Amino acid sequence: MQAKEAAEVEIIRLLKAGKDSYISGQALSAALGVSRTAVWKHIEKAREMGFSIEALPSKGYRLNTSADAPFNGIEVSSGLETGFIGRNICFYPSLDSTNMKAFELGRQGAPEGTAVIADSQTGGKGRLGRRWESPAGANLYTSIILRPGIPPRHAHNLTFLSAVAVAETVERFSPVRPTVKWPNDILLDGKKVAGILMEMDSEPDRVHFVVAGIGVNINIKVTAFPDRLRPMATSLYEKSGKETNRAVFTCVLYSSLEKWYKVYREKGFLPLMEAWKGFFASVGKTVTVRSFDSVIEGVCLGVDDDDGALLVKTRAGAIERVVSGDVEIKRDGL
Ligand code: BT5
Repeated sequence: MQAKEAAEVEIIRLLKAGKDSYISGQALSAALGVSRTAVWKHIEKAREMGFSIEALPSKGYRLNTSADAPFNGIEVSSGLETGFIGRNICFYPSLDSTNMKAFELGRQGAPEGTAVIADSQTGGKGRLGRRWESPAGANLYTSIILRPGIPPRHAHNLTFLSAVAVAETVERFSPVRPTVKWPNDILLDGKKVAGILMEMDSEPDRVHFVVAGIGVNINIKVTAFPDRLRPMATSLYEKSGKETNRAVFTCVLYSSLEKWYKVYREKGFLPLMEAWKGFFASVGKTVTVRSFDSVIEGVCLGVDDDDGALLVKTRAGAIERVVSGDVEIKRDGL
């Protein structure tokens, strides 16, 4: 969170912790180390940001939790339980692309864990120049800056890391267990609920930073998507029939990312791969993999534990290792 809003974050955090009870202006001013007038100004600012805060002269302030919480940086920051991911949040009502903004911030030296969030994107990016539909008011579009200090050839590991964190988080909020489509689509009943775009800034032997861009369809109704997307996209709302609080989802996602990032740094890639395989449901299925210069069809044998390459056995009996491309899952067996 930008430092200038730190007081609002703290006030919302304290009011949330107080559940539905009132907290006196005096208690807030003591907790924040500012005057009661300053508290009142921060309360006004929080109201302007969409928080419903009731005030009673004799009792103090209370957050009306039955009112719709706004989705903004203060709401996300006040629910965070992480050490560094999301501790510096840059929230925008609209951006061209959160990945582009995170890249810009990364180049300016933004600290590891800096997270960009937008309520909507006008130029949301998929892989290979494709577009990510990013309407306002419904979904999560976020990009996180990581500085793992690894060689570029290992940067792909972070794709699997992000996929595990997204799948694990989606699982918490969905009645249907998610699966991953190699390497990083998250599916519910075979339809895409989330996508991940990793981009990096590096020199030949060292990654300066990686941007993990994550888009999750949370409260959108599939009818709001363009026609061609409707058969292949879904959302948490479509599966659960109820709205999910986007800020709560974001906080759980950041916690999961941080947990797996620590596992990666302390124990390496293998534990990530194991977790990723727990969501992978393509083994034994016939797949077609299209990359920029080839099309491979065969039975999916699994993934290489060392680098996550997809292993495909072709009709001719050769085992192909695929390191990049788009997978289409056909049917069981060849
Ligand atoms: C991805 O690309 O799946 C990566 C998407 C990453 C989006 C996030 S949002 C935050 C951050 N900022 C950005 O600018 N991007 C990242 P790919 O595997 O290439 O899939 C793109 C394809 O998915 C499109 O060609 C469509 O067919 C489909 N698609 C587009 N929007 C979708 C949506 N909202 N839900 C499901 N599928 C979608």
